[in-house]
Amino acid sequence: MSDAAEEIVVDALIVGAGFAGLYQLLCLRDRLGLSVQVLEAGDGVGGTWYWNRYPGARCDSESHSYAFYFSDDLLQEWNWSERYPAQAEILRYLNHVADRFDLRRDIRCGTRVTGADYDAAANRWHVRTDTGARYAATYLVTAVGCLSAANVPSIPGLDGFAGRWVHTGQWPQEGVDFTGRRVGMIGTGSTGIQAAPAIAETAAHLTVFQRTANYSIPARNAPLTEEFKHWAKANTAELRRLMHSSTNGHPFLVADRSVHDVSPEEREAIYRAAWDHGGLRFRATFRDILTDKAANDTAADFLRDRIREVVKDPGMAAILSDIDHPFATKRPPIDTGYFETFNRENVSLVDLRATPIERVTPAGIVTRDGTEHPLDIIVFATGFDAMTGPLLRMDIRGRDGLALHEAWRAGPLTYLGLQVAGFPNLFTITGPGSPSVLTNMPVAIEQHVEWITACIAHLRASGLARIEPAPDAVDRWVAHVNEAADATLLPQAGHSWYLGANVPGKPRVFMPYAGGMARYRAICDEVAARGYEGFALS
Ligand code: N01
Repeated sequence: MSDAAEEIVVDALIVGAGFAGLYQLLCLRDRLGLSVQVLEAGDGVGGTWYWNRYPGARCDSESHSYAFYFSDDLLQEWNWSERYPAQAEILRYLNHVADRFDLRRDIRCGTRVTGADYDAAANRWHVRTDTGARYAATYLVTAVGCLSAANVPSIPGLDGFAGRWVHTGQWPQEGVDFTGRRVGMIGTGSTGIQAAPAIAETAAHLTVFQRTANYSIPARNAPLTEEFKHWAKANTAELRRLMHSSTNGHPFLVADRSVHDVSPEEREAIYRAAWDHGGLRFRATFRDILTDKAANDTAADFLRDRIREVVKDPGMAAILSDIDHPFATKRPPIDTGYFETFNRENVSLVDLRATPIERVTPAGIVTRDGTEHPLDIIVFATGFDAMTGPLLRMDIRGRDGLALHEAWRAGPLTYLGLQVAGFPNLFTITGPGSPSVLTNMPVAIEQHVEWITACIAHLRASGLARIEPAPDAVDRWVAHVNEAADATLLPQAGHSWYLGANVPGKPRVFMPYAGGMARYRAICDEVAARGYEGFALS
């Protein structure tokens, strides 16, 4: 029987088998008893951790918090080995989750969703895939991640490159051997900052092409001690409570003191301690780092000084520390030996602000000053068409054939980041307008999945067929998302992917909700408690 022969009908269709898709499957199938099918483009589960296999790939959230918290048994039985889990370990974890909860039987891998149309008369979504398999479902849940649509810049001549090029977010399963190779890496965001030290270890030469200099905090990764592992397992309830009450879903709170409350010496000591501790807590040292430019400047200056301290070549140190945006207004990377990498003999740095890339030749990359940088491999660590990209790359059409890319022509419009007006029963896990990428993702994902599950349970218990947001609720929410962003310094990084500014032609709209995870959770709970206020249920 050919895949295209007949439409498979299920209650719920989920797109993606990463953290979000796996948990959504479990909730809808095992808790609500629905028939569910997950479609996954990759040949295995894992989502972002399936695709991002580049050397050095590791999570910036600490392992004891980067996990599902819905099952205490799962928390007790799984053992993380390091402070920050590496890609392979997270992938093992997600495969374990898939097996432990018997999820695989309802996941179809190697199947990319290409389109979905809402049939109002039947109240069904008709879903098309690249294998020809077709599905129909009452509920369509996207669990496609925020950072899954790779952004490969169009550089003249790339097609004629005689070597090999790869994007970090589509890393070949078999890996890439850099031994003896001259490697050029474009991009110095979180990914490039993780990859550069690892690539430099094996490559003959690494040339880093930097367009925008970036801050980075040392991760200070290390194996977890038995004592810490024991502590984390003994304190899951408290950790869950903390992650649910923090603004960012991490198991720590932002300090309730202002930069201006302390003397310069005390401030330096606080920054120094956070630097020595390593990781994302640095930005939680003061409450006003993300809201007051003068406060932010003190953190930014401290971090620039550290770069100049580490990097021995003064010319390189100047290029690396010439950062044009306030600290943490772009997602702050954390690293393992990034700046130290520039002290290696086999690493060079090209400042693309001074000499932009002009073209790729068969032999390498030519910059505007006429220099040809000879290369065997080009690594694009150039990020993603974030948040909207994964949704818009599917052809989703709602009521009366309204295309999502038309509805979002001027930028994403959602209610709570969960639903789109005119697209009944379409739920977008960690969609634009939700805290998502500004948080520890598994916490944001669990909250969305549980809200969606409760919502669908409510519809069914009430004999209701569909839910979609009222347009005025969408307008109010979008205005609130903008207000929340404008209350911070976040929009001041004019070229960040939070604003869509990294993709030519993309509308410049601040996409994630910056009002904090705890506040967002309270809003979602209240909306549900008020009978799904702002939604039309019928
Ligand atoms: O992508 P990015 P990323 N020519 O968009 C440059 C998450 N993450 O993959 O800043 C030259 O941040 C671009 O330059 P500029 C995390 O949320 C998590 O690094 O636009 N350069 C920038 O330097 C993160 O924020 C983890 O001027 C070009 C870089 O490429 C998100 O993923 C690990 C260019 C892109 O940086 C994305 O990070 C890694 C061009 N045409 C990532 N186009 C963990 O937690 C782009 N650039 C483990």
